[in-house]
Amino acid sequence: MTSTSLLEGISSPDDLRSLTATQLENLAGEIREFLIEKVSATGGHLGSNLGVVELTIALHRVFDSPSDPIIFDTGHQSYVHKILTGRRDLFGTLRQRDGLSGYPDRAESPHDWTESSHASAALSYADGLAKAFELTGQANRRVVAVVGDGALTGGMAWEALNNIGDAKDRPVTVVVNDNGRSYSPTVGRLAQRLASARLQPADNKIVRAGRTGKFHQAVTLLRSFRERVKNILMPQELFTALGLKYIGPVDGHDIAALQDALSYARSYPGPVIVHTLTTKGNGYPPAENDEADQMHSTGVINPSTGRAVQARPRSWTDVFAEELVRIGHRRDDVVAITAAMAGPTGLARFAEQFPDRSFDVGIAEQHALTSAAGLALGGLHPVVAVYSTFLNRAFDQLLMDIGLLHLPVTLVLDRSGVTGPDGASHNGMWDLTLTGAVPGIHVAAPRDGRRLTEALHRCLSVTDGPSVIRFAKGAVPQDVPAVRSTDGYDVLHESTAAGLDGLDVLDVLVVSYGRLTDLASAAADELETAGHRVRVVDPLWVTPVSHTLVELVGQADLVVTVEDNGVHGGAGQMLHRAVTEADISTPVRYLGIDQRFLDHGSRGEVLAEVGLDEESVRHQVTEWVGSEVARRLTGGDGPASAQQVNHDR
Ligand SMILES: Cc1ncc(C[n+]2csc(CCOP(=O)(O)OP(=O)(O)O)c2C)c(N)n1
Repeated sequence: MTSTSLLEGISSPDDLRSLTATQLENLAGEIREFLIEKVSATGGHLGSNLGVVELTIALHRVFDSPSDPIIFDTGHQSYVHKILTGRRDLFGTLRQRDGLSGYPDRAESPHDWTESSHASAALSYADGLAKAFELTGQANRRVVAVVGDGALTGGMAWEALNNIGDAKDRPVTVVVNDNGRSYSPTVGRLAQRLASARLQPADNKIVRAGRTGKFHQAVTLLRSFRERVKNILMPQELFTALGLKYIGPVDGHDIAALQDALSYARSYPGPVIVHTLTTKGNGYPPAENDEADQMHSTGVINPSTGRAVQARPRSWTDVFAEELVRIGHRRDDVVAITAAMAGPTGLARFAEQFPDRSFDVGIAEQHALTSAAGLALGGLHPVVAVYSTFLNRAFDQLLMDIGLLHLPVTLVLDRSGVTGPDGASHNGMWDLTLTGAVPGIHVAAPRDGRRLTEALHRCLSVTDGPSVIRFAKGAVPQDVPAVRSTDGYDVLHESTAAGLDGLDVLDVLVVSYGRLTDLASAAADELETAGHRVRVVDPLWVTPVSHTLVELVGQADLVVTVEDNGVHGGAGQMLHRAVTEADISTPVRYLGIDQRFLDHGSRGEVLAEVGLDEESVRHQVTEWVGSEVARRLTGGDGPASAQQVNHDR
């Protein structure tokens, strides 16, 4: 047999059944090599998947997927599942346009039951599926939820457990993949409790040290271990109290032990928790040794070193992180909150300097916001940094716990707009719609690094309600200078030529929100070339809409707004509403993201798909201006209605 022959023979879980214990072990090795080779070429969730190789093999040996649904919480650790369910050959296209999704995807396989990449939801899906199987008389089917110790810090997981454990005769198998990490080490009392289950491995270490004559080391290990678990309830007590049968802890890299535990769980007639202990990045030293996040996810890397192939450019996150540290030195009322993402959101730098003013609350965006509200009630100014898409989780907390109380909490929304390769559930295209609904909120969408730092200062001076800054993923662009500034907006460009007057020459106002200034310039260029007069402005706030901007709209014949948020309730619509309320009838046209779930692809590809690329924008504004001129020439009266970009063309 060649070294890859086992893996090549696996195109469905059935192919696993005839393999011997040794073959299964070898298969695990092949899968690891395969993952390292493929993911280093495309980027993706490497560490998380290397940790679940044996677990996924055992799950597919014991359960009968897809008849028995296996739901992976968050879904970033489903690569091995994809390999075992016939999608191995697609890994060269991972996270690329029309290629393999980085998360479960129902269009890809009947073995995938969910799609969202938002954490802590698997147990609720499993609860619902188990109820459905019970109600429809499918007693032979079993439901499995695989959840990380990180995702278990999310409240939804406990809401579901509360129901799952209460249904004594409704079988659900909850597999806890406990590697002690979210990105960074998992925080909180729960994580400590789970860690206490590492008693067995710790004992082994102690015994090994004793056997090899290292008695002093053995005694020290024993003491430190006892110290750590003192006063901590073991996880079996916790889960048993919730009504679940507890099995574990199981060595999550021992296929035979996993199979035993999972087989017992499958035959058990009620809810079961199988607690497995795994190592994130297992078998790949660059991941195992990566202190920051054990290569939770990675860009393109050299597989032999684990190092990035290209240097990482200075990002929006860097600009924010550095400025917040500067502010932290001057203002001791500023505190920072992360929902388990201190590294990716840049808050780790603040935490290094101000550990007492930094809080990692776990994957718990809802709690993060209301805890921030509490900090604000106590006289502090919290900064909560989350990815834009994860704010969705905490809308009610923003609206009712912060907004209603007019509390000064600043939200920093990283990865807003189209993010691309992580697909529909990672695009930050909803936040303007959500935040814009909150009375009294201030929202800024800075166009470059300098404006990001200015916006952060402005937000931190808002004392009577929430404030928000949104910015994009990746490299921060060169600063885009203003021609002049007013108190409501920066002017980025103004046509200098007087031009001809007449019904067919328009004064067009392009309002550019955030980083899409290149598209606004392209629009301006196209319109100027066609003989129209154009002004491009960048508002300091998306909302509240400044009255100076509304006045400017009143002087224009046509307004075009440019943003990378969904058009529904986005910046364009907010401006349009303010304009309408001021009785101004200038037509407003929106360039934004179509209101739909966007497939994965590069950021550029996805933007082009929704008409936010230069060529489409030039074409679109020409069309809009053309119909406005035609309307004027034919004596059309009344305000033209607002209209969004037509993506079906
Ligand atoms: C609601 C939500 N917030 C944040 C994230 C970002 N995120 C993705 S995976 C992850 C850590 C997950 O840790 P764990 O569940 O233990 O899985 P592991 O990768 O360690 O196996 C986080 C914070 C998310 N996917 N969803």
